[in-house]
Amino acid sequence: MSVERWSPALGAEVHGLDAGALIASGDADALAEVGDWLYDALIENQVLFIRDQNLEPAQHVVFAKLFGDLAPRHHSYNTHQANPDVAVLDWQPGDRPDATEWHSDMTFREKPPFASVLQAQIIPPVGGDTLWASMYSVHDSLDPGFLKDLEGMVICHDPGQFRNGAYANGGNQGITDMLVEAGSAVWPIVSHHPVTGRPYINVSESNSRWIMGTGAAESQRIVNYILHAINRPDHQVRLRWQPGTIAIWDNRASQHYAVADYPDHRRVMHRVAVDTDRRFEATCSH
Ligand SMILES: O=C(O)CCC(=O)C(=O)O
Repeated sequence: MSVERWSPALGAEVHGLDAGALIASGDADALAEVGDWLYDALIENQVLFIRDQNLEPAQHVVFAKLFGDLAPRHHSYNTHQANPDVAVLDWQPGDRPDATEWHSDMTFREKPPFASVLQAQIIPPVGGDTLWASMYSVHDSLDPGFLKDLEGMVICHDPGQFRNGAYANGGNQGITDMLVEAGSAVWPIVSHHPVTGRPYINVSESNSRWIMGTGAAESQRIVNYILHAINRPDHQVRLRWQPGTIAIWDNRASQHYAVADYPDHRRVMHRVAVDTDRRFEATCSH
């Protein structure tokens, strides 16, 4: 296997892997070895792309478990009828996809998932790309004086536009119930990746609502300044999907944005979220 870096900021394509064949072979040692190799590549590149995988739901789950234990069920997405660990993101013509904002997954939880493994099922003839941004790169681009101002600041993340679905399904009570179930969590704006130790900016368009101890205007101004940086292509990589393409991302210092430029088409993705970074947790317990 080899990796081909796609952008200086982050992202690499993995060549020479047929995950379905490997899983079908039942060779547990070979699978574990591939898991270790992919993990190192993921830490290095933040997001990996693998073409032509076409994993069945059960294989998708086995593949995702190479990285750690699976995350609890998502509070909003439907799950696959053949396997409840696979979330199905099915956007029909005319729908308003909800991932068209920069975000890391579920940062409103006290323990957001470590990684996600997303596989394209149905892709529009053109469009429906996904972008990732390196929040290390965003951090390193900020003015040292501004970074000093950010030191010690913490920001509250909440479920953002998941309110839309909750309201559509249950009105005011629907939003209240969803907010209670999903929760909210406060993070340092300058966080540190637990494995690499590198600083990154932990502020997202979708979920970062309020810098604690400030007022609305001050909080929003600082958040807007950071969002402007995330929007710069210098920090990004863009994937044009094909059915069967897999993307694996380290959710801790990257964000992603699914472009909703396919109003007349259907787009279906299967996603398995990985809760714990097993290799990192093992180093902590020693
Ligand atoms: O559909 C996509 O490309 C990305 C979906 C997404 O944002 C997610 O799985 O968290």
